[in-house]
Amino acid sequence: MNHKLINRVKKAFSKEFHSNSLMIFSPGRINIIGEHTDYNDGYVFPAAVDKGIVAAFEKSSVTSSKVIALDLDEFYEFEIDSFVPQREQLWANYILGVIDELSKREFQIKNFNLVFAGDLPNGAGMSSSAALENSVVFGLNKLFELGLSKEEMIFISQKAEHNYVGVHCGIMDQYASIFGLKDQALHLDCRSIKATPFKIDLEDYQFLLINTNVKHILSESAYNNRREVCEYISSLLGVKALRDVSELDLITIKDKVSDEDFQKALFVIQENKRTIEATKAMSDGKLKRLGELIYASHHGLQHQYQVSCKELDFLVDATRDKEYLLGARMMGGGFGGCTINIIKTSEVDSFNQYIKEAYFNMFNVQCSIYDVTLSDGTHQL
Ligand code: GAF
Repeated sequence: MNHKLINRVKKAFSKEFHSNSLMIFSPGRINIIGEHTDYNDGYVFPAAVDKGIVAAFEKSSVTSSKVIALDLDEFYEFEIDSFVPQREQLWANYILGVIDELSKREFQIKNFNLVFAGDLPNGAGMSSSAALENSVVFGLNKLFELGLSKEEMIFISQKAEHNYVGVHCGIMDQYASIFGLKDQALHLDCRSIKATPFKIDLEDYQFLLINTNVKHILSESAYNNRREVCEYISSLLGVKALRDVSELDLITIKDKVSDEDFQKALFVIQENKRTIEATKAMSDGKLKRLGELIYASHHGLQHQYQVSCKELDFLVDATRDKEYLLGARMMGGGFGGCTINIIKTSEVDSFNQYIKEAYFNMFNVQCSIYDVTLSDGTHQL
């Protein structure tokens, strides 16, 4: 837990409002494997981490609400029953979107004050958006005693992202952020929304994230486009989602779709299988196999699904000849953000030095490296 961050939010809140606030922590996530499978009703294998959003709330004593984004040094004021999506302060849409979803469901929300800040790097593919949305729905649920279940909350957060932010995301990020468990990853079935927790024991290995520190433009429209392709192919096959088909089923419509779209659907079917196999490898302690599946996932994301970029590919390729690295792949939606690596703990320091230099020499940009600790989901502090 980042106590500095908590104190910073507390202090800012009491400076602006009152000292008695409701404090919420909502984490970001990693995803071991199972990328772009969630909106295909498939399987994912994420875990909440110890980095996220700290948010402080109180009911407002005036007829307006004020939200302060501490890291941006910006604020936004509005009235609870009259606001519209923002074009300038885009961050406000994550909050307004949640309120909008709550009012669509006829929950009675009054004006409130909120201060938030975080320690998740923006655009790193670690789900700062879901962490923020969840902190808001979780905080408002407590503040106004709405009686929402965690499952209801994640769907509200997801819809906020669809309708106010415009990204037609799946449910993985919101689920992992709210339901995360310390030292465990969640094998989530995105159709039944039921997860099996897996204790993560990487022996003398560990996860390491490397942030490219780039985010290529149009990543959001490319994300929505991938989802549309999957839905189109499902409709051609007469199924609800790609989760329902095998590679053999897909071949039956090969001549009706472009080769590019065929490869995208094939990726989803194969990634789903890899995710199931990965959980088995994890519970059998077959870390080498887990690493192979992670490399295969990247290969598919790069060549079939086409959501990688040169910076991510470089970081993955740079690990291939290192016998102390079991696997590496891009993580999250793609087009930038982080790679996730399984690396021998004793080699972390020397690898960090090597990769920082190699990446800088190649792109003239610094990469950032993070250790992660698997942690509990959204909770009151
Ligand atoms: C983003 C989305 F928000 C998730 O729902 C998921 O689709 C992921 O990209 C790709 O696996 O994080």
